[in-house]
Amino acid sequence: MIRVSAFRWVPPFAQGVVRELRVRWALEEVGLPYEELLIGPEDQRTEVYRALQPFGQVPAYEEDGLVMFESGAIVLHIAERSEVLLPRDAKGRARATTWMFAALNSVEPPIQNLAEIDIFARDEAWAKEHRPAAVEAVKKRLSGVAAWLGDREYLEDRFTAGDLLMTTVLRILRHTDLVAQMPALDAYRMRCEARPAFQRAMASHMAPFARNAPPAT
Ligand SMILES: N[C@@H](CCC(=O)N[C@@H](CS)C(=O)NCC(=O)O)C(=O)O
Repeated sequence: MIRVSAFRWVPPFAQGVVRELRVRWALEEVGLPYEELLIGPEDQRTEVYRALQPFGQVPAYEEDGLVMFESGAIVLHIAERSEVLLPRDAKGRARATTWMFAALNSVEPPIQNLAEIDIFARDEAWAKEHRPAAVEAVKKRLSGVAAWLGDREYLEDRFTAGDLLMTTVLRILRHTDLVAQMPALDAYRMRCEARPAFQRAMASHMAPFARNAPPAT
């Protein structure tokens, strides 16, 4: 049975964007059952968990003796099993993987940078000074994606693992209106999120947080 690590609980700012959501979504798209390995901060530093994920992060993925980490690599591994996420023809497949890398390598870094400023350093002087440039860097990448999309429904002629990863990257900006400022891009995000597999993945992602919420103080 496939096993995916996830956090038992995270604060509300992280609920809905922890990167194991990508893996759950991919598994739901291709119809592969899986179980969860729910972990907490006390597990992240253990030798046992570091053998699965060298940085102590989420997600780790186990399948028949295979251990993987890095959400993009895991999604690609799953996508290779089904045409639902990766076209069978060589060109279509290469285009889809191009968008997977674009999402994680060109679009996610400035978005993650802005999220870290806003969530972890909001009151720091350096963050206030740097934020406008960080916003511009995000807008530059979002404009590139929006211009490419134009009137298209998806990044290519059909939904692929590239859209799956791009959507989860755009979601990291949900504490801002940067995606909403580009209506076609926002509509694209919502179109992808409307997929039943996303909805199922999100429900499974959120369930442990509800079960393990700390008592109100
Ligand atoms: N590049 C990694 C990033 C994984 C990552 O940043 N995971 C976060 C949750 S979204 C995490 O585990 N953070 C806790 C930590 O770094 O200690 C991937 O895509 O899998």
